[in-house]
Amino acid sequence: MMSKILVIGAGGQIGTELVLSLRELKGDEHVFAADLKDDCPEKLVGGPYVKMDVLDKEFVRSFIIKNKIDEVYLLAALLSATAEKNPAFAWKLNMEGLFTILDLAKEKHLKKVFWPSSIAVFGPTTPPENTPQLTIMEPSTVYGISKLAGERWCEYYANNYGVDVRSIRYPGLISYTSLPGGGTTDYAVDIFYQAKLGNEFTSFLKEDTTLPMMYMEDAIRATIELMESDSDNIKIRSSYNLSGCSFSPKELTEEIQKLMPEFKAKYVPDFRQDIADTWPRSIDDSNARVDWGWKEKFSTESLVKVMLNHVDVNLLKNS
Ligand code: NAD
Ligand code: AKB
Repeated sequence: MMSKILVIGAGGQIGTELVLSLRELKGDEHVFAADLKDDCPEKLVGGPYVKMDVLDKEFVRSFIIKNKIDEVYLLAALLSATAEKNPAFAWKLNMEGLFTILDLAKEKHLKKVFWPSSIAVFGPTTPPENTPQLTIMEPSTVYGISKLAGERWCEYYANNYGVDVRSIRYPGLISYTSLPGGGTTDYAVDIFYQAKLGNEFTSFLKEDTTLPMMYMEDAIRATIELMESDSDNIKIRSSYNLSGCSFSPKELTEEIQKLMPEFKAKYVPDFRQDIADTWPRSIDDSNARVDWGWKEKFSTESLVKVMLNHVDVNLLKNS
């Protein structure tokens, strides 16, 4: 029988595309989308939707048990920039939902859990080039602290209770289907909208701040490949390093200018610069390559072409 899947935080940047891809693979009726809004986001109306606050533990538990859900993708979180503005709530949201889901898996109500981590687990003392899977991790943001704690708990539940939990340390994700939700890498999405609008772009990061990035199609494929892989292949139960490409605001600007020579950008760093300064510039993802066969498809050059072809400025105007 086909697994029943629940995606919590389905209306966000990753959730929108993940739900669409999972529905294509598993059938619309098998993939439930859940988010805070009363109404189903327009792009997800093709399948079941439920209004759900992941902090409402009793509702989440009864929904999952009553509907015999097999797998949960838990995406609801505050991202790095938003989290710095409300650290106490960020800690609450990013941790409590995870415990609710891990406990359901521990009690055997769930067969598999996906929970995303981030390059934010690394910090200013981490080697920034080709950052290894196992290295110094002293994150200095509340978001990074919550992701590192979450990773530790995932591994703990896997080792002590046999929970099948899988995770990826996503880099900054670039996509056009829905807008990003408050991260430090969001400039690398906004730049395409400003280019299409004919505006000069103001980057909130310095021109030479290189960060690990990935085109969304690669990230969704990685997520599904990880989740579909045989459990024996998953040697890391904290979270896998994953690499796509790396670029700075200036390099991204120059790549856009190859296709739109009139495009201009300026660099006016704000508080997000301090966050970016603590993150790696590139990631060593050899464990993901060996364990479950990961390989990226998109380079900076190819993601720029797709983004410029597909970005719809109406999405920005209607947000
Ligand atoms: P997003 O902000 O775009 O989406 C998060 C979604 O969660 C939103 O639709 C929001 O309404 C929903 N949500 C918030 N609070 C909720 C609650 N209490 N109950 C239910 N839903 C709630 O985020 P995203 O970019 O899609 O990220 C999803 C996950 O992936 C997060 O855990 C994030 O840390 C992680 N991640 C994202 C990136 C990236 O570049 N997008 C990179 C690394 C890790
Ligand atoms: C953010 O910038 O907060 C996210 C991430 C890399 O986790 N995009």
